[in-house]
Amino acid sequence: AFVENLLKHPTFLNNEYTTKFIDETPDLFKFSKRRDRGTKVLTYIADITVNGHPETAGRPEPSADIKAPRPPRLIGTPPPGTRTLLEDKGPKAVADWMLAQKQLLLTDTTMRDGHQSLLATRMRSIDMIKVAPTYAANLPQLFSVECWGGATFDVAYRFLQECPWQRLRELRAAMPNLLTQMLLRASNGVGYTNYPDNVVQEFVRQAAETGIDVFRVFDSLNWVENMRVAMDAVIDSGKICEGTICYTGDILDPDRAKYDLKYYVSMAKELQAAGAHVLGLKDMAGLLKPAAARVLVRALKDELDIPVHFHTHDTSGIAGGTILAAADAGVDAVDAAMDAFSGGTSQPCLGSIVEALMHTDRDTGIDIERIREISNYWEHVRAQYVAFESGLQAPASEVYLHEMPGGQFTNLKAQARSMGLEDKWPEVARTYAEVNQMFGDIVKVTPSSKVVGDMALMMVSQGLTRADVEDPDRDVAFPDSVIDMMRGNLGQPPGGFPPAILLKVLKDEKPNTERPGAHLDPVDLEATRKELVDLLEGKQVDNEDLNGYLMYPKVFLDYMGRHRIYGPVRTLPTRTFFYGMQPGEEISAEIDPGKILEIRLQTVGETGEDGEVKVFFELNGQPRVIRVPDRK
Ligand code: BTN
Ligand code: 3PY
Ligand code: ZN
Repeated sequence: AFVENLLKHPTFLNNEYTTKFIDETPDLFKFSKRRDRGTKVLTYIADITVNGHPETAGRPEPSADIKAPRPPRLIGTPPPGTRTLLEDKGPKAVADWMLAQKQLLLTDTTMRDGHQSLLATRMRSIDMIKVAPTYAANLPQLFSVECWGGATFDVAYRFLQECPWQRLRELRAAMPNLLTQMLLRASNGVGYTNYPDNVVQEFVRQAAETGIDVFRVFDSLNWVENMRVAMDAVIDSGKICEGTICYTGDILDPDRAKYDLKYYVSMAKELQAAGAHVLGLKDMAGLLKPAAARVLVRALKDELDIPVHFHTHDTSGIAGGTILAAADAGVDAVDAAMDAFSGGTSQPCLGSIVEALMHTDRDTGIDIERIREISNYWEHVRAQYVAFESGLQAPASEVYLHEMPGGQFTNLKAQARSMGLEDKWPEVARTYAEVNQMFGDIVKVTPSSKVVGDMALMMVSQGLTRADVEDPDRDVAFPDSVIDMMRGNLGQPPGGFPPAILLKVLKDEKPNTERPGAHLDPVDLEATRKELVDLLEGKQVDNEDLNGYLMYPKVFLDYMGRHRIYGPVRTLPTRTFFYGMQPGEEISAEIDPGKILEIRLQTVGETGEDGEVKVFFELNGQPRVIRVPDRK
């Protein structure tokens, strides 16, 4: 009865229960702690079957007859790959090897930016881990597999009820010959705000230990000063530091002179001097046009001694052309997504790049048949996530107006919809561009892009124009994120923020123009671990959990609270996770290596007087009845 009470508890229903709630109701917890993991997983399935998953309610559903995705067969054992070189000879040797290659090197982004940009980051670990051995065996020519960081870290805890570290550990083990790659927001870690230096250092140390080889490090205002702590931590870990420029504006447009060729070349040199093994060129919105790419890549190649790795998004539909121009100009490596996860706000199509370069001097050497097989797997995976599709049907040249990053575009659109601003989207897009100018024309990428988005939505919903906001006689209630950025808590853009907007937002308050981390006290890691052990009632806290808590205290505790009730749900089939089961259906889930739950849903009973439903299962052949509240 305790668990049923817990499930009905209002704080729980709100998804707001945390260990505080648990501290106040210790009996519930002892009880849920004692339940075996099979019962916990059945409780999850019963709850979703009866009440639905909150995230898929009212969204399109996958068709009933789609089959569980099956990974393609392995063509042999994993041959040596780029990771082998890193392990044997270190990061500098990998960079030198890149420079010596004639073929265009490829990073596959499907497991990170691909689904972050197309499916709101909702891809579950199991769908990645199942195909990882195929990558290792069939695609050893890949430069790297981007599979971690960015938004995937908090979304795993927050929405997928799984541990991001375990994802990384298992991917690493399944692809021992390939470089794993992550996106790191420098001092913002994988979060939305600056963390104390020692938190960033500890996070990098752990990510390297658990399995990251290539760290793409960027700053959301392109402030190299604010990237050094993270870059140094990567270099100290012995892994590959990809110091990264975020591209904005248009180097060929004389009206956008702030971000001209000179600006990018000088930033690239700063990053090289700061110790970057590779220069990342991150075009998060897909603004770099083919002709500009030719000029920029050529200049970077001329001026630098380190390889250049280009990342873009296909929002405009023209990114494939930009990749080819960059390849022509001598770029060393580019990012692409497997066909089924490419195009639109995601990366350009990997298979088509391989085809386009075949029989040229930049021939990638990748077997296109292997790409097709893997993409076919991804197509089946994607079909399970229709609830998270954005509905973007066609390329959008509008991206050159608003300059929204691929990962933000569909998110902001959904946010606008939820605020009732759906038919005002063109106005949101235009306002986003105006806010950018009002803030002094800044780089827009997580988290600075979120600040611009917050401001634009606020203005459109309140019917405010830029002139209204700038009017010194008008009182404007700025979003917290805007105040925070103007205070200097995300660092400084080139040339600083315009004095007029600083004055308007901060009034008499003086902004901090130094590196934010310089003003943050180090966190006492062992004291924090103790605090977490107490919050979790004596549970052991390893370094991965500690790092999860340091990045996202509340998100992590909420995840742990749900984990106590639902147990290990990460290996449930994706359809079961989001939609529950049908009577008569059988599934299996390997909750530990070799420990398999065979689950059959018999029937769902009627809702009783007490508002509860009995759900009848067979678990490994034994009948089990689970009671869950009917919340419908
Ligand atoms: C989230 O959306 O916060 C994570 C999804 C898990 C929420 C669980 S699923 C079963 C139960 N029913 C709800 O409405 N919430 C919880
Ligand atoms: C992220 O920070 O998550 C991004 O993808 C930025 O482009
Ligand atoms: Zn991206």
